[in-house]
Amino acid sequence: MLIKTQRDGFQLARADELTPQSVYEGRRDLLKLLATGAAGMSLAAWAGREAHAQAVRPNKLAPLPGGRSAVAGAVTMDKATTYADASSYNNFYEFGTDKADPAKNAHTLRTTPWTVEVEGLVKKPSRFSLEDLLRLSPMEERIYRLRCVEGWSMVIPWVGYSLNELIKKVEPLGSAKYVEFVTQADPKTMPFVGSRVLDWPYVEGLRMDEAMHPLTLLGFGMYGEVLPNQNGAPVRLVVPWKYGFKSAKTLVKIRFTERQPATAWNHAAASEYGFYSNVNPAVDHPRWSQATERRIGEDGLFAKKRKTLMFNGYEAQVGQLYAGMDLKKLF
Ligand SMILES: Nc1nc2c(c(=O)[nH]1)N[C@H]1C(S)=C(S)[C@@H](COP(=O)(O)O)O[C@H]1N2
Ligand SMILES: [Mo]
Repeated sequence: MLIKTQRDGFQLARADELTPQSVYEGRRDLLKLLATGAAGMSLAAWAGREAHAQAVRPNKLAPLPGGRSAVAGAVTMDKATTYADASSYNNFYEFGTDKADPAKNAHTLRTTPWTVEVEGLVKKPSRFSLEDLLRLSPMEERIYRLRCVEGWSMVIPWVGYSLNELIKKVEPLGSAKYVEFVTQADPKTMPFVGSRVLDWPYVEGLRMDEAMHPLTLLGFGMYGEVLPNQNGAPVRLVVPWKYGFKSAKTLVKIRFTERQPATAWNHAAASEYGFYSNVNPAVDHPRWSQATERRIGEDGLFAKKRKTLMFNGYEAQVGQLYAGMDLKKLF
């Protein structure tokens, strides 16, 4: 099966594969109005943002305000991955399956206007424009490890707020047990939508308590700026204790359901990508070990791999969500 060979192992991007950020002019003023939010932010946090500014940044994106988060576990002390690596080594199959494809191709994505529909088992079904979402709750900076199921990891300073801020606004019914996340699937602007590698749209899901957990982030930016297209602009999910594919990019719909949603990866290969997909060094992928990982930009191809941590190191914060569950069965 196509996916299987493509997802085997991993490859580190070579320096000559790194494409300069040269395609964002059209988005520069997208969220200009937002910069006004900076007033609520401490000077120290603002200055701290600059520490993330990395070497090669030909075209900066619009800044996003965001003080350091006070949510427990939200700011790892691990060294942040460079912006160059985080924005050029991506998984975003709508723009191709090669790690370098999204940075090359995602300039065609149109992010204005943008709306996110919230529907299903809620008292207040709603349509939020991106501007509504940006103003819904104060932005915070969260420095999260992100562990890809393929065996590599990064550390990325995201900007956004807890998804539960949005969930509280729409007032889920008692019958809502799961949340389904539907992402953009526009073949005109996303060249690989329609390819047979996955069913489109890319759909993900969380159990209600996972979606409500304060670490589950609705992300709008990274490194103090709005998201570059290849990282899931204009709005995405970031769930730091789960394999990266749970963190769906380019969200357009959030649906509250009674039944566990069918997700794109479960559908493509149910035996390989479970619904929970909690990072777990003790549960191997059917075709490779999950016990170790390579930190992009730090661990060279011949370096000893680092140990993968249970729940990606967020066990203290999320372990209790899974008390009593057989995580080998419910992988
Ligand atoms: N819509 C969509 N979201 C997606 C993906 C995708 O192909 N399409 N890939 C996932 C995978 S496998 C990973 S590892 C992360 C990568 O996020 P990053 O490129 O911002 O590091 O995005 C996830 N979200
Ligand atoms: Mo991934």
